[in-house]
Amino acid sequence: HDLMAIHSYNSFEDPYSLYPHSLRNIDELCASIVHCHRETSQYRAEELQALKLKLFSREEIQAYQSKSVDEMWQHCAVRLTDAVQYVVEFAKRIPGFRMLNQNDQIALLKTGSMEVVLLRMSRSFNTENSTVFFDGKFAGVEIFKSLACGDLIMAVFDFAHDMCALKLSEQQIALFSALVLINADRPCLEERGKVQRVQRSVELGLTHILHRDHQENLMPKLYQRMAVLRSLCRLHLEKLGWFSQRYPLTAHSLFPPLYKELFA
Ligand code: CLR
Repeated sequence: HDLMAIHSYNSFEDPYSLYPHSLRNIDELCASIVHCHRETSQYRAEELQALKLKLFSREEIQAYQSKSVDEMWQHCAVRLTDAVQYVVEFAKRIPGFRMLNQNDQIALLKTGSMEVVLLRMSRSFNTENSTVFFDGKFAGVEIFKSLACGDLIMAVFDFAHDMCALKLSEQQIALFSALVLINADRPCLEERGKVQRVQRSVELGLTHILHRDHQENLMPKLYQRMAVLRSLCRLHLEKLGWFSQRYPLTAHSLFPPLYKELFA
């Protein structure tokens, strides 16, 4: 049970994990969430900025395009799962998330982790040439051709493009990610009231930093984007269903356990 393993993971000394269990101080909550985001962001913003010129060559692109459908799916599922692990780690460190019971944590991750990965994609996206950081270099939509789900890829790239247009700061992305995860409307929650209280405090935190940044006008746009994220993840699950039907063996034995546990 991979997800359980991640649950008990609490390795290194982190002053913020010793946070009090009350969420009275919104400033502290924001600082804590920003800290968690920074520590689990997989790639730093400056690091990505510096790599923007690294593009795949014609030959490399052709190599990806000549992979078989199941080979490319497996490859992407592994990359995606890596990214999901960082999001799980992010969630685990948010004080409000840690207060929830384990079943509710898993329920929130099942629906929210992919949404946060796609949200995080905008950090790894170069709008100038519509490329995303994938496998060590920046890649355009064409690299994903052999997945045979062009509509999903186009929608995901469009979303990244639209997110970039909002020019969110790392702090805003951190709070928005936390809000996407801690959502009392998700199915199968046991202690919905408790999730709702945590959600409200994160909402308060996001409102607080948007106010501080004089960008209150972003709030309705962010709620709009949350709806788009939901539809993208529905499409991802649809495609996965299609793939598993066609390639049951790959989906069953070659996909990472965490990917199966969260999405299958
Ligand atoms: C998200 C932000 C992470 C780094 C990262 C790693 C893998 C990327 C992912 C980002 C964005 C979405 C992505 C994924 C690999 C494949 C996937 C490009 C940039 C696309 C959408 C294909 C999905 C295929 C599934 C249907 C298997 O820090």
